Amino acid sequence: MRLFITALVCLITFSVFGQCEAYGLDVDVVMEHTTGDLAGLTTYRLYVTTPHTDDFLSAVYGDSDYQLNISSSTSFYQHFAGNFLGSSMNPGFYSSFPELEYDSWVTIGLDEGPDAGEAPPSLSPSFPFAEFENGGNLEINDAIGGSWFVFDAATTSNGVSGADQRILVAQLTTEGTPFGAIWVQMYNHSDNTDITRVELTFNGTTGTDPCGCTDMTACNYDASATDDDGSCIGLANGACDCDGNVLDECGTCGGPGAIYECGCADIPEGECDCDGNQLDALGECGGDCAADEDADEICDDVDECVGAYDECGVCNGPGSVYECGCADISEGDCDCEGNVLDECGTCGGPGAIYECGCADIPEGECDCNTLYTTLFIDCECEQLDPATSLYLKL
Ligand SMILES: [Ca+2]
Ligand SMILES: [Ca+2]
Repeated sequence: MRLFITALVCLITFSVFGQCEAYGLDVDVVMEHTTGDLAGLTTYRLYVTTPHTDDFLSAVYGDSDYQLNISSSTSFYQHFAGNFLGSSMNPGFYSSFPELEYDSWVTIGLDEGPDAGEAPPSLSPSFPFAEFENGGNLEINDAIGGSWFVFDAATTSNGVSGADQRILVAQLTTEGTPFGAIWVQMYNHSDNTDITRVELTFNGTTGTDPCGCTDMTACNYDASATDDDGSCIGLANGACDCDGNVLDECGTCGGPGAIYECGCADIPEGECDCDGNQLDALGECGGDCAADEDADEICDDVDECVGAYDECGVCNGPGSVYECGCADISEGDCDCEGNVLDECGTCGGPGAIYECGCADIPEGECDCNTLYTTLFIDCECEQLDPATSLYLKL
């Protein structure tokens, strides 16, 4: 009983939330031909998909405002015994003409003549099928327009979607890629007062699938979907992304945790530890030295000499550029050795220690009194009479 209820709940959930109220277009590959005349060609069938089992395709159409084209990048295969409408095909001839089965045509739900309760589509007046039947594209984009259509859902079961919720609209055989766009007029639930008209496009095997998850935050968001079908899947319990990852201790979704130098991060650029400190001028992390311009590893605010001592020991001095190298001659000295002038005027001299004070008796003289000697004293230092000696001497 419980199982049954569970199944019922699932069924209700599906029918309530799993519904997409939009029409689409399927492209099926019917046959990839590898042999015979059709080798290399592929046969496709196009189906309008419907949201309900009782929707009714009443017309496929185009005009200058609602342009229809069923095109191929090459050309369409058209059998000489084929037809424009699938409802005009006769399978009785397929055994005689195997390729006839793959003729290209359009239809509403029929790939052969109608049975009881079915009706073939009608063509609007002057329908332009000739180019298509000659292998070209089917293009309806003029003011006159054109359509293939059926009237009454009650008598045209081939226009009703049925259990598979789709209705055949074309068979196309081509070597190239089929592509295009058709406009369809649908009676929702076969109600001819509740009409939906919509453009359906296709390119190769990609048709129009308007149904999907339209919630951009969901894990299965479908950007091409225009109609939410209730399929959206959110994050798993506790997960932080659609891959099931969780937040690590650093708050990173799917992150490796606190494995970095500072736990959740490395030391920031420009800092030297995890506390926000920086290297000071001496290279000490968190130190307070602002400058060490002379790079002597003594912080300049306590550095007795910011710069260099010269040979005289002077900080940033000019060097030994003075009379005595690092200094001029001291006041009162007469040389760099600390000597002074003696009483004889000799720098560093011994003073008046000679016979005549500052000198000995000159050579050739006999005493220190030179003038007197010359004039009044002979060489024996005898005192002469100054009144006569001059003459005597001369
Ligand atoms: Ca045909
Ligand atoms: Ca310094």
